[in-house]
Amino acid sequence: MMARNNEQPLVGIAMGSDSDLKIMQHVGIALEQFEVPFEERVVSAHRTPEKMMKYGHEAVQRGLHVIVAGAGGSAHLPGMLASETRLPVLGVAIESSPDPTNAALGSMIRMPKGAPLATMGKNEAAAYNAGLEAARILAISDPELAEKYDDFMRRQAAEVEEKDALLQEMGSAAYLSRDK
Ligand code: RP5
Repeated sequence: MMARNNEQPLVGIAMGSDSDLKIMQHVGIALEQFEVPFEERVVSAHRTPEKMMKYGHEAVQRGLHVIVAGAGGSAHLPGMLASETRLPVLGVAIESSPDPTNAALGSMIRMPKGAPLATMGKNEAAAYNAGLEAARILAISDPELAEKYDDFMRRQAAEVEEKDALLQEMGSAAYLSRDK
């Protein structure tokens, strides 16, 4: 959940622009179901470079455990944050305008040796999965969170089994035209 009052956020969600929030909100949506406290910050590599460096530099002492960073365009934010902290940083590429060259994603998967950036991919599913991945990292040292995450996986698997059983029962034509 969004860290409130004096609550310590464990996941820092940083994005290059408020225009990234439509996609990056899905990081928080994923974390909320496990009640993991997070913060959401606009930190631009190009418009506020000093703020970006400070955010990365102070992340450990501020008590963050994982950073999820999203940016579009030339997308320097995730890589630069990963270069400024030893915390795990998960990158999300935002396609803010049609980008046949995949520049944002490309900038994240071409980090130089010695500067790791875990890159989740592009857009909403990647942002949601980045939230899940942050929860999985935190669950390594938090048994209560680990149990919640195992439960999430069990429920997800059960939903697939229910759908498969219904498909067997109805056949594909009726399945596709059913009221959900
Ligand atoms: C990047 O440029 C941001 O991450 C965003 O994806 C893109 C466009 O930013 P705005 O012009 O919408 O603020 O730095």
